Amino acid sequence: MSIIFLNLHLFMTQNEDTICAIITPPGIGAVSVIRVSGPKAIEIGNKIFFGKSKLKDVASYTIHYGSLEQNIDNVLVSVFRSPNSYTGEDSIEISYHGSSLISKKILELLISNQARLAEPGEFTKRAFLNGKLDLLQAEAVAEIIQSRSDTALFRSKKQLDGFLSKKIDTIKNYLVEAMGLIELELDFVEEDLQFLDKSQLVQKIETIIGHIEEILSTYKTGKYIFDGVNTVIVGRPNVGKSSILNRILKDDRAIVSDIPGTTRDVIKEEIVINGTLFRLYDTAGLRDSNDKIEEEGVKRAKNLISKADLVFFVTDIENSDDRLDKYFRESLDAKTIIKLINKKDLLSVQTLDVEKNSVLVSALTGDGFEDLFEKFNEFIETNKIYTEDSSIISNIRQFNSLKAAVDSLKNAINSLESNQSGEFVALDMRKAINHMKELTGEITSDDVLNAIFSKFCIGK
Ligand SMILES: Nc1nc2c(ncn2[C@@H]2O[C@H](COP(=O)(O)OP(=O)(O)O)[C@@H](O)[C@H]2O)c(=O)[nH]1
Ligand SMILES: [Mg+2]
Repeated sequence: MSIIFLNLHLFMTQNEDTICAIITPPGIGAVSVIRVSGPKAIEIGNKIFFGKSKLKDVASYTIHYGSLEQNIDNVLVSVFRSPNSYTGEDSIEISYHGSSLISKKILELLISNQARLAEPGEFTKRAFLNGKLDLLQAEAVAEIIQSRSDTALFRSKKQLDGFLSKKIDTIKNYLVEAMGLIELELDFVEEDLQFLDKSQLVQKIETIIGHIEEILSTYKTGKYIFDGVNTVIVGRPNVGKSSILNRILKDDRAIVSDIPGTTRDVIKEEIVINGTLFRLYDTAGLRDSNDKIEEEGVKRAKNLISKADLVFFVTDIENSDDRLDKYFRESLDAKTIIKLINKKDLLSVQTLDVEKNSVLVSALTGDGFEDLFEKFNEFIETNKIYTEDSSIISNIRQFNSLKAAVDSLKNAINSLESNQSGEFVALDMRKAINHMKELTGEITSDDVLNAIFSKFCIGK
């Protein structure tokens, strides 16, 4: 694995290919746009475009009307000169009548003039390599495109604006400062950390660990925001699970019947409540069954419970004391469990004792569903999905780098406390700094970059 130490000037002057791709959705539309980026972008544009002025002579940030070679279409060409473009390179953007045939012809024309098709994420990768974005911001670009809820969009925009990057930089600067103290010590003393106040240094490092752990603790929230909240509806057959799903969705999604064991496969739907994405799973009723297919359904239901963040355990008024731990013996500690007692409409006198975290509902009449939706809101609040704190990590790569930094810092403290040579302390501190640099992409490897940018779509 080769390590790239970013040297911005090196990349800016490197002789890269000139790349091109459609940057609007594929297919037919009023207008489509093709971007060309790289050292030859303007030269190629100059060759294939015929308008009032030659593209090679025009200023950056100007738009030009004209036609393309072979009279393919009448187009508008925007010109961006390095470094003031998305990629940081010379770029042009050609907008034309959005037809797949024209798209194909223009791309062919560009390729026959020495451009090549961009790989997925290659424009953004170049923006990163040219220092227009750091790695956290590049990841935010992908997240913005994939956002399916307001909260996800809001968060990824914050990350693109550099909120997380700034926080990481501040922590990294603390580390560099502490490292400076240790290095100073090493310069003067051969064996031991002598004149440096060791306990003060330990305290400094502990404070830094605290800051990093604070960010680490946002990982779960980040997962809720970007991947959605896994929500399963479970319970005995015929208590009304599918009816509840349908009413939550305000749609006849799942088949409802009075025959127990109707739902055998898992039914999966998504719903955005108060800006937060919930992934809902309706499952087969929990019971012992001789039916092979139903048995498999129950197995899947249990599997989903183990992965769930939020569990709606459904019973009906006749079995209101039913308990989830009767069916599912594994730990439920990390989950929010809400008991829904359904078929409230069948209750003649409303005297049923409702325990804490239980909601009495009727999927038939819709009674109690306001309280049920309130439970979704409580989940959003308890898990601070709406917190104003703008630095939230959103993926495992970010989590792992921060975790590795904490581990190195803890090792540094151990070395300090067991009076080991300053070299050891310095080594661990350096590792921690490097992990922070990995996070923002100051240090990175081809493998990491490929893993990140290959997830982008072509044209991004
Ligand atoms: N009276 C009444 N019947 C309901 C209610 N919810 C569901 N049912 C009925 O209970 C039966 C089972 O419902 P279903 O949603 O298929 O339950 P599931 O097996 O848990 O998915 C069906 O006949 C539904 O019409 C309710 O709130 N009140
Ligand atoms: Mg069902």
